[in-house]
Amino acid sequence: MIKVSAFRWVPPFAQGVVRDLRVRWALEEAGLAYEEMLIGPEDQRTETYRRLQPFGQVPAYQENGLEMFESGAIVLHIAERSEALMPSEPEGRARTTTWMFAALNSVEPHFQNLAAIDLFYAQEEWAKLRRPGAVDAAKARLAVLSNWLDGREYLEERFTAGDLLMTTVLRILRHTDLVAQMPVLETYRQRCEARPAFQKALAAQMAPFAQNAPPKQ
Ligand SMILES: N[C@@H](CCC(=O)N[C@@H](CS)C(=O)NCC(=O)O)C(=O)O
Repeated sequence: MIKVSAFRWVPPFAQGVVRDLRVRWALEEAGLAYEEMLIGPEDQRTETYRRLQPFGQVPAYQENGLEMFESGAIVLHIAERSEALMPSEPEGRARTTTWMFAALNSVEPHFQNLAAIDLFYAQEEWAKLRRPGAVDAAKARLAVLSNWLDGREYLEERFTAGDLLMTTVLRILRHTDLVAQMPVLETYRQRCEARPAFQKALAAQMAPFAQNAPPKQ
């Protein structure tokens, strides 16, 4: 049975964007059953967990003796076996991996940078100075994506793992209205998130957070 590590609980700002969501979503699209391995801060530094995920993060992935980390690599591994996530012909496969890398390499760092400024450092003087530049960088990437997606339903002719990753990357900006300001992107995000596999994956990530919420002070 496939196992995916996930946090038992995270604060509300992170709920629904923790990166195991990508793996859960890919597994749902592929129709592969899995078990979650819930961890907490106390597990992240243990030798046992670091053997699975050297940085102590989630997700880690186990399948019949195979151990993997990095959500992008895991989604690629799943997509390679599933027509639902990646076409079978070589050009379609190459275009899918192109968009997967674009999501993680050309887009995500800009959005993550803005999210870190807003969610972790908002009160710091340097963050206040840096924020306008970070917003501009995020908007520039959004503009390119919006242009590409104008008149298309997905990044390529059909839904692929590229759309799966890009949607989770767009979600990183959910604390802002930057995506909502761009109707093409907002509609694209909603189209991808309406997929039953996404809804199942999101519900599965959220369920333990409700069960393990710390008592209110
Ligand atoms: N590049 C990694 C990033 C993983 C990552 O940032 N995981 C976060 C949750 S979304 C985490 O475990 N954070 C806790 C920590 O870094 O201690 C991947 O995509 O798998």
